[in-house]
Amino acid sequence: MSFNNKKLITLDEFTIRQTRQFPNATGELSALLRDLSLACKMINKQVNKAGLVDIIGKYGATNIQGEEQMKLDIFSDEMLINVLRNSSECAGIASEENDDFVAFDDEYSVNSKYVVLFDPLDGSSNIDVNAPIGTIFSVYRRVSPLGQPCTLEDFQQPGTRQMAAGYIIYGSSTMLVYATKLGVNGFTLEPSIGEFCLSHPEMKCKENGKIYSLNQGNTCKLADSTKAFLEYCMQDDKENGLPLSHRYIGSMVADLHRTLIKGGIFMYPADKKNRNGKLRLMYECNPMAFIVEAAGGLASTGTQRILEVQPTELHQRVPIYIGSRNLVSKALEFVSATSELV
Ligand code: AHM
Ligand code: MG
Repeated sequence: MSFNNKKLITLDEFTIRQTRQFPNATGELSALLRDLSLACKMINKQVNKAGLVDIIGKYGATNIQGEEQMKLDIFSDEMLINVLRNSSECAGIASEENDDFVAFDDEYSVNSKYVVLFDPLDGSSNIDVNAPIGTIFSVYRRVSPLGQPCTLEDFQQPGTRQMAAGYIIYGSSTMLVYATKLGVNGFTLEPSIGEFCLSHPEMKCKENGKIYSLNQGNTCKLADSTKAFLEYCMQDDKENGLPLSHRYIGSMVADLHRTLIKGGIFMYPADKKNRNGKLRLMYECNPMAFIVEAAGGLASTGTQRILEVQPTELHQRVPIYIGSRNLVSKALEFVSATSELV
């Protein structure tokens, strides 16, 4: 397809080309990504209407036709579940919005190889202020036998076993970034044709960065070792590229997208109140760690590589330090003694 004489590579075309590199590949993962992107285009459409609350009524309220307006995070969750239920490539899902996983039990789904975990609308508290929000997803190959509904152990696999992970950012433009072991690529939604087109090929996370990102209002609750790292970031030391700038949107997808593109470190550390931090291992930290590592960066809990954490519950939380390799390594020099936390 060409547009203004420039060759456009759509997400579909790109994944099909990638699949051709593997003679035994079946194209099932490409089909799954297409289904995920379809759900996210529908979510994008609803998210774009969020500013029209005075005209169409606030989400969660009843609109002028007497219909209930579904809250955007619930809408996004249902949209992803419905699309993936109808996909012949997905055996089941687990979502940040639901207590338990859902095993699809129709004849196609029980024979599907993959399960998908997702945070349907991350950073949803930012909807009211028109700041970027996103969807995060993670794909695993199931370990239970085909022909039967998938089981909990298909979902509770360490992040190293992800086959693909990605996010969609609903921002000034809508972008889908996804990673496989082959690398990380970014696609921007071209609204006039409704297709995600390759815009950021082979994304790499810079080794160094000039930005640190966390909710600095939590500083009083942090361990002394984490506070010492923040002091380091704020030092007046030009020769070593310090002080760093501070940026925090409060929407993990947006903060991580900036970190991936510009370099830097994003953190949600453990603190006195939240001893495991705030962010969820399966829906937020693992997929982001997979993407950032595939782009050359690092992701750690402070004491362990995120991707090697053995999950014990679907909704478990972990502290996270993620981003540019050298900055994360520097943070770990300070914070690895988490035992002295609080
Ligand atoms: P959510 O999944 O309920 O939206 O919460 C996760 C969000 C992340 O996007 C963001 O990094 C973090 O919560 C912000 O938390 P805080 O407001 O404590 O800084
Ligand atoms: Mg979230």
